[in-house]
Amino acid sequence: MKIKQRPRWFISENDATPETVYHNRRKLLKQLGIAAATVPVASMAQGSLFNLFGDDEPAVDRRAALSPTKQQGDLPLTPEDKILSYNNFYEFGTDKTDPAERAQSFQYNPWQLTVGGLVNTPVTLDYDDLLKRFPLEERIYRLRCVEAWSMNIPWIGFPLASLIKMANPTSKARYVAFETLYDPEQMPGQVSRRLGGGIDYPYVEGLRLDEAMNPLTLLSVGLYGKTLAPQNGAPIRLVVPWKYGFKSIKSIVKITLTDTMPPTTWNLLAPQEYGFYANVNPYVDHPRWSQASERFIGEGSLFSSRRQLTLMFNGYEPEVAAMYKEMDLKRWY
Ligand SMILES: Nc1nc2c(c(=O)[nH]1)N[C@H]1C(S)=C(S)[C@@H](COP(=O)(O)O)O[C@H]1N2
Ligand SMILES: [Mo]
Repeated sequence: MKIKQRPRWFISENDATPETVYHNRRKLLKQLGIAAATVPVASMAQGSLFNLFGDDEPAVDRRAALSPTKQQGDLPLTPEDKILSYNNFYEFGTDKTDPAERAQSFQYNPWQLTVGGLVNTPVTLDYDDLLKRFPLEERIYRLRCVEAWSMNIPWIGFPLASLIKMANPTSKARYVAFETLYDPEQMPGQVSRRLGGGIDYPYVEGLRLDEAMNPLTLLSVGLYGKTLAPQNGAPIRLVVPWKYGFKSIKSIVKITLTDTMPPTTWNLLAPQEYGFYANVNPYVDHPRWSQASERFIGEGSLFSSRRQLTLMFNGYEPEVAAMYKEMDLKRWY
């Protein structure tokens, strides 16, 4: 299925950052017959396909090809090498280059993701389920870090709402808590407080139930047509495009429906700087820097990147503003 009309979450931009690698791969996938819309996921033996893509591919990965069901147009994209090499994943160190360097041998198969708490039907999914259970979609989302940089990435995944519905929440459920894998043998930042940025692991995050059920909220299993690389949160991570990047928790093992607001890692670490909501808001500055604008990471050197104004709710205001209409967003930052 091809979407001709731009969905509302589509943000138009003027600067062109054509990602030729991506579109070439698209063509190739099509020629190989993998992009068939009727097949939710082409499950490939790892490593079988991307060798065919030639020199354009980064040397890094064991990622397998995914075949999303929807494809969206022409938002300027952040090149694939940037989303693979400029990351925040403190379990592997606090420098932007640490995750790509230290996470390459991260083992995420086998994997188990559980959904429990205030649900009628607890769910456990293993690695293959994560890739095959739900029809996958591709969505180009802007991800904006609280550190005031942003990227536009073609994510592949499925709405978190589909998984929550499968677990059949009880009427008492009000919030959704998320937890990243705790595995100090694999994650050096969980051993050394210095390396791990002083965080008490496991990394935890949370959403209100209505935020979790919002159709924009994606559980992602891939990007740029392939399964996630370890540094991006393999095998499954959240993408909540109207919130600061830290809400998009990586390498999730546990989802719990609760009746109370769950603790969140950055709020625990520095409550005066990071609230539970963390909605992107150019009018509420971080106590130590402005949130009015951001560096868009596109083609070229990271530090020559263009500054652009930050949009309310990261540009997703029409879809999400109604959820907060009674709230003082300066207080509930
Ligand atoms: N488990 C875990 N998830 C995490 C983080 C982290 O340190 N640990 N960093 C967050 C932050 S601050 C950002 S900006 C995004 C970055 O995602 P990316 O590296 O795929 O762009 O991941 C978020 N998810
Ligand atoms: Mo971030």
